[in-house]
Amino acid sequence: MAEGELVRVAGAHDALGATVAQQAGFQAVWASSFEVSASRCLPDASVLTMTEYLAAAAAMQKAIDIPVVADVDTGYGNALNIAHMVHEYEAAGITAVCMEDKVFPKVNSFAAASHDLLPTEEFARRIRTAKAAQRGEDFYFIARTEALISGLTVQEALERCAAYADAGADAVLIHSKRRDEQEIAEFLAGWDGRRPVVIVPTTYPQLSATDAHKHGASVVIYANQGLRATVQALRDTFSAIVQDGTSLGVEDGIVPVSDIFALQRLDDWLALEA
Ligand code: SPV
Ligand code: MG
Repeated sequence: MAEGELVRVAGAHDALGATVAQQAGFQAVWASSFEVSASRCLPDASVLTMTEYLAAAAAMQKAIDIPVVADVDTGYGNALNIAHMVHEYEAAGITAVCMEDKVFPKVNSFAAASHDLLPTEEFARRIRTAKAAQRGEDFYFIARTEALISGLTVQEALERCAAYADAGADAVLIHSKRRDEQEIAEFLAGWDGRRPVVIVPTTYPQLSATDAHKHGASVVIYANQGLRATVQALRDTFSAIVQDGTSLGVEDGIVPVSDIFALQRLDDWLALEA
């Protein structure tokens, strides 16, 4: 980002997905609350606890050499919880956290539910708390506004993000659930560039990373495509095995066991014994 390059980030929920994302060429991994909760068939609704999300993010960060950007929802409570969250994530070696301006408990941005926001000044106070809690230089805090998700205007989203940047956020994330990229483009055109902008083009996949960068985005997160691909692959494979009465028909479409050994770095582990 410092060199003005676009950073592409893939969502994951475990070390395996994070490793595959790194191998595919992503520059960072998003420890998605949607994915982590879905991996346990639970809703992305502040049901899991901070320690559970942290364990998932830490397992990913431990397995890969690129940064993990941990989705920490609303920060798991009030200012005390947020300070504790920063201490714990930083101590676990997580590179970055992203906290959103919704009220706890939150629900996933695409859920047909109300998305109530904290007052701007209250969230700004929480950002100041988070940045004051950070011990090292390198821990990175992304402030996410759900203004557009909750039905506010682009202007209100811009004002919120400006306040969050002034409170010390290292970057801002603007989320949208529209099927076109219009309000994201409008946001980027109106942003004064005082901090990098992160976007999540889940509902507007037609916006390419290159075009997003031209509009002014610094980071693009592909938040859940890996999870959705996994479910599709599991469904196809399992149903074929059940229908065919053999796994022969799926063998050509699945990786060999040796690929899994490589992901487990089995040779490195066996070398320890030698
Ligand atoms: C996530 O991946 O958990 C996110 C992005 O926060 S979204 O699901 O679009 O809210
Ligand atoms: Mg999330």
